[in-house]
Amino acid sequence: MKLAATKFSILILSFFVAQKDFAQASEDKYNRQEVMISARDGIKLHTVIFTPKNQSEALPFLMLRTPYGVNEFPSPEKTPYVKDMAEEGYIFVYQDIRGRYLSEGKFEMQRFNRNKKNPKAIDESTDTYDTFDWLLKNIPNNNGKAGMYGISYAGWTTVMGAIDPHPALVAVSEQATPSDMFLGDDFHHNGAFRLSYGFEYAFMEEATKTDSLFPFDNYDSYEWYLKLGPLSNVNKKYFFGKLPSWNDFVKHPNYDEFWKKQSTPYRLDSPRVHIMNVAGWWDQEDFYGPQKAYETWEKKDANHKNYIVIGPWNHGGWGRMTGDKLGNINFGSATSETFRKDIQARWFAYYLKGKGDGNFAEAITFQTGSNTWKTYDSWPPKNAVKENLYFHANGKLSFEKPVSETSVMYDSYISDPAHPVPYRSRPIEETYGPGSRWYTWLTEDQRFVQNRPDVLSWETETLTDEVTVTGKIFAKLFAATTGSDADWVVKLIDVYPEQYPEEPKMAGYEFMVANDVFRGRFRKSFETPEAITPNKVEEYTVDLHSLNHVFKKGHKIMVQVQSTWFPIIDRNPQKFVPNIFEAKEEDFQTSTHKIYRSAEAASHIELSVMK
Ligand code: PG9
Repeated sequence: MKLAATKFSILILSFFVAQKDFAQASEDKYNRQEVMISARDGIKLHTVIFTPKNQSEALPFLMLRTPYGVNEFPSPEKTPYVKDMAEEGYIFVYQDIRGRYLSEGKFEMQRFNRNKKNPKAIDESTDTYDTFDWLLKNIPNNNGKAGMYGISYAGWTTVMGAIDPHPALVAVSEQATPSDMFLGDDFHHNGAFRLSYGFEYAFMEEATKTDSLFPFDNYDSYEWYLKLGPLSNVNKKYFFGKLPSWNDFVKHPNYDEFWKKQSTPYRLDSPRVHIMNVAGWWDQEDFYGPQKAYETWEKKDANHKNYIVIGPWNHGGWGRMTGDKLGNINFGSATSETFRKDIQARWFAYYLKGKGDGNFAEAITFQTGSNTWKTYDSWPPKNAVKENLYFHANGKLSFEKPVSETSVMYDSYISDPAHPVPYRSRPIEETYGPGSRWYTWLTEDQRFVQNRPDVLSWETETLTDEVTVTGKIFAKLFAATTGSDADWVVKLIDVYPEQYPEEPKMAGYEFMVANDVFRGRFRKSFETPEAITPNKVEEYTVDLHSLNHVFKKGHKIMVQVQSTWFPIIDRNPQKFVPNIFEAKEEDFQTSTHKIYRSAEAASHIELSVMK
């Protein structure tokens, strides 16, 4: 199959930018060597090592382990992601994880932790340990210290290296690690399956040993996924039971031991090394993960080793771009460059080379709207005040709780799985395909769906004062459906003024600052789904995660609710079936959904407001 681009070429090469000639150039500042390092079970792991050409002092190792192929990584000083650190001087190590690209062995998606009673057992943690052991003994002029870093899958391998660390490993930066693939990261959100991502990623990683794009015959994958019909057609027509991750999706439709054991919190103990967790506010893949990892480690962080940084970035944007803009949104300064130079490089220089004052704030987060960096001594900050924004009649949203009953106490819409709301404007290019707008979809102007009859909106008056939201946000929906299952998608939106002379094309822009989906069957338990009683008003809590954003004077705050978000989320049949992966064509039904806004059933958004 001809590949236009792969996850590797898009994600990794954009960090490691030199695009043309990967052979070592004589002007490179680092020497390159390629070795196969034996893990304890004899499997050999393909590893590329860069050491400075004019090394005058013993240096620490900095390692990145990835499933996306390391052979073409150029010399570190040529790569934006690590350039600042390359100038400082480290021994850079890049490794193909077990079973991927040039490493031997069998790949397993987010391999489970080994059984420690079996001394021969392996996992990503032992592969990391064995690699450091080899490096310390075989690469001369090292200072006996090591760090790890990486984004997403490589963020997760960093976490795996840190949970059972080699004694030389002293500092890590996990960046956008997934933490829970059922609750909040790549494959599901709150039990709702991330269809396009799950399908395309399983194929990309498991169809062959190197990355491969699924050969769609529609450029607009919205069309393709709709024609696919029920999810049972995936194995019937395309995967034939051959992709382990897809089979796991089908086999584990609920939050069972499989997902729990795979989750990062299940695997984490107290922080054993210094950890900097990094997240992006508009990370289209793993926004939940790094925040959950931070939160989990923080509970046991008696020795103050755990830190968090959150910036205005998409997935890995801090490693790749200048960070002054994402999609149409301006942040006023080069936030990614600031991260790489003033945060990431300082962090590793202190812990691995003893340079600098070691003065790092517990939490550094970029506040959007005001476009300023802020530091906090806890995250989320404890001094935010909970305030509720209530839904009212006539599409109004306000901090006043509804009091009197009107004759109609709800707003309603018809949700039709045969005509799902697109999650981004069409054509929806293949996720990692040519020209894909996947990377910025979360910042897209939400006016593209606002007038659909199956998308409801509520909006405040024009704000006369700014509203600063810093910390956790939840949506509390009181909702009913004529069906027996339903998805609830909630979007919190900053609406720009209709007159916006400083940037006229942003006038009226509907900028989504928080969002998520909740699959109704899991309202009582993610382990044991339950059918919804038709027409019964029930309460749904949708975690919208955290935010640090100023809704400015002159703007409005909007909330949109809808029940399809296709094809990033699969279509809920809206009729309860035990396993949606086995739903039949005839199970999919149109339902009428009602969102209540009465005194007793006052749907609202719970904000953390800074006074
Ligand atoms: N979001 C990707 C991923 C990480 C881990 C498991 C599955 C997918 C990534 O960017 O690596």
